[in-house]
Amino acid sequence: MLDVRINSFSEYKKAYRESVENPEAFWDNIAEQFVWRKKWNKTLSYDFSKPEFKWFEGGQLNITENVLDRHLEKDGNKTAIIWEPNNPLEESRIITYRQLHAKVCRFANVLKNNGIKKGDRVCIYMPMIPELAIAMLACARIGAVHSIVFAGFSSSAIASRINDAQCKLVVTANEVYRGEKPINLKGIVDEALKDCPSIQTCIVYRRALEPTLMVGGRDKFWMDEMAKANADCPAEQMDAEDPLFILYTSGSTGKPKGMVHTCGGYMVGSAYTFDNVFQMDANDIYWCTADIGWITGHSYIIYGPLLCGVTTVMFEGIPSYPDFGRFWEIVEKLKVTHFYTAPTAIRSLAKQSLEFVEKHDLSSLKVLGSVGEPINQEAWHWYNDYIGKGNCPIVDTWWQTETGAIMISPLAGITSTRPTFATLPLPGIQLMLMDENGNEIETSTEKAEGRLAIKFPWPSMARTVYGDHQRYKETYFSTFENAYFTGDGAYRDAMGYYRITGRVDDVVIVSGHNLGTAPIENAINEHDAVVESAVVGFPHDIKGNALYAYVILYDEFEPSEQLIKEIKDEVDQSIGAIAKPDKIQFVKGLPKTRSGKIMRRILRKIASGESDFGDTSTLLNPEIVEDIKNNAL
Ligand code: 7RM
Repeated sequence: MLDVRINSFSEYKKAYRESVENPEAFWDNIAEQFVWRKKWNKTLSYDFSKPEFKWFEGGQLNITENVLDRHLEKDGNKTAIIWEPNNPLEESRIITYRQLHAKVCRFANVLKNNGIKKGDRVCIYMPMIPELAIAMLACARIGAVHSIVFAGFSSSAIASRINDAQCKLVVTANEVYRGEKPINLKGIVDEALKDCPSIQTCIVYRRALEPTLMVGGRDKFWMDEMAKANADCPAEQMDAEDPLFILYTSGSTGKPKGMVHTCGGYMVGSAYTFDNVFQMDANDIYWCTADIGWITGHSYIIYGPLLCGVTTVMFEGIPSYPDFGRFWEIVEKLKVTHFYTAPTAIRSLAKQSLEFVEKHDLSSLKVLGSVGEPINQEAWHWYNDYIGKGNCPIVDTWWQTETGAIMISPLAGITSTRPTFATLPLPGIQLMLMDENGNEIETSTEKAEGRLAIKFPWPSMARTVYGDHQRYKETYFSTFENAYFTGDGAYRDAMGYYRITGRVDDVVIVSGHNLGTAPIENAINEHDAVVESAVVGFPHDIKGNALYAYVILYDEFEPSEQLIKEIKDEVDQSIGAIAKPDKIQFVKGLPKTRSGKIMRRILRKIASGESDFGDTSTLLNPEIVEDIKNNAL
């Protein structure tokens, strides 16, 4: 835990004011909380036009000395990671800070023994097991750049990411179970490596006893390599601005962008936000259900919590196995105090019988979190009433892969929460709402809606798109002058509270009118029969584009002409006739990413009658795509 925690609303306001008046002093004070080998000589230099941002220049550090070494003296025997397996009959694992330190050092030597040096890129394609955390921290220990690829992605997705970053080594596991489904990770990697000439070594952790095909000269078992490696590994001294990791984020079009995060700024940002948003006590137990293959897992399963010296839970399984009570069973078993998940998980659990919740003792819970997409009223109240029993503040945290850390969120128990609002920016974060002409909507005492931008740099911001700085510039810094554009729309109330309304790049031009799909979906969702919807455009002879709505109904409702009419009326009333969808298809589900984001790219293709959907392996529910396509209008 840091010594600069905000403890009251007046401290929040004071910190916010100071962060705007003198950002450098504000961040200096936070950065001083960490162990640096050498102090920085310039806090910030930046140029939005290049764009270039440098934080803590001249500072030298190794993030693993902050994640591990600094805790050893006082908290060496404290639990760093509690690992909960997919199969509840298997034993959990408890790893102390000292044990984690030892394993990270040893695996860092494994990497060195296999020719990995500072600056080299290492791909990690692993299930949610402690060895994933060990591998990523081992990279950081020796200054290698980790590029974690979510272990649900296909071989072609791995290959393109490995090739983009020219990784030299890949770490994987042989076989893993997700629910009842076995997944042969090593087989998927083998397929990928047929097209990856830069890879020299593949290290395989034996998660299952299954025989594993090994390629001579290239493939090595984790255990054998660990047995050969030295136990001591001094941390490599890194520049604050040296890259720490690359994480790919899929854009709405084109190939994924490798967002590059740095050692110094990311460390300061992930720890500062974790500490203030979650407000943990030393003996609390924190559980974030994300996968480490996603930025939430990087910042809020590993780096943030471990930098703050708390206990973090890592869960290998899925919410529905062996039944829909699994999350609540784990909360009870581990006495979880802080629970952080995504609205999509909340909604899917809220659909199940309440018995799954009620048979577990959730009284350990103190704080609940939400991330990944806007949380709707129903889901918010279900979470608040049945999981938090009305006693746990819900921190609705808005941020992005690109921001590295939480930007807008309540501070648990310190600032107010409000259903569906991410509320206030963290101190250090200067937001702007922009109108259609690209001007800032400055009136802070009136309600406003616009595109969300950030007008001042912050330490954990991504510094570039790996190998494509031009794309970094175009995507984030070309929409508005001297500001970072988030791609999201937001509403701000008269008190300055923000609610994120959704991506603004999901716009369709219908008969020359710019229509955002998010408000249309909101209107459709107002109908009592509707669980969720997604709206996309498709080519239309007269209008240029027309709207196509995919709608999920509650079980008690049957699709009918009457319903279609009522749904169109909802849109007509809330937005206008121009926004009424031409086509409404009732579906059983929507194609989603693991973090709950609707893959509109696929829905757009279905609506335009195309059938090449590209790689659907990154989806949570790839099977739904065929189903929607077969019933397309
Ligand atoms: C952390 C993460 C980023 C996009 C972002 C938003 C949406 C995330 C919230 C949210 C409303 C939230 N990184 N988003 N959190 N929308 N309320 N609390 O999700 O790079 O994968 O996605 O996710 O659209 O731009 S991400």
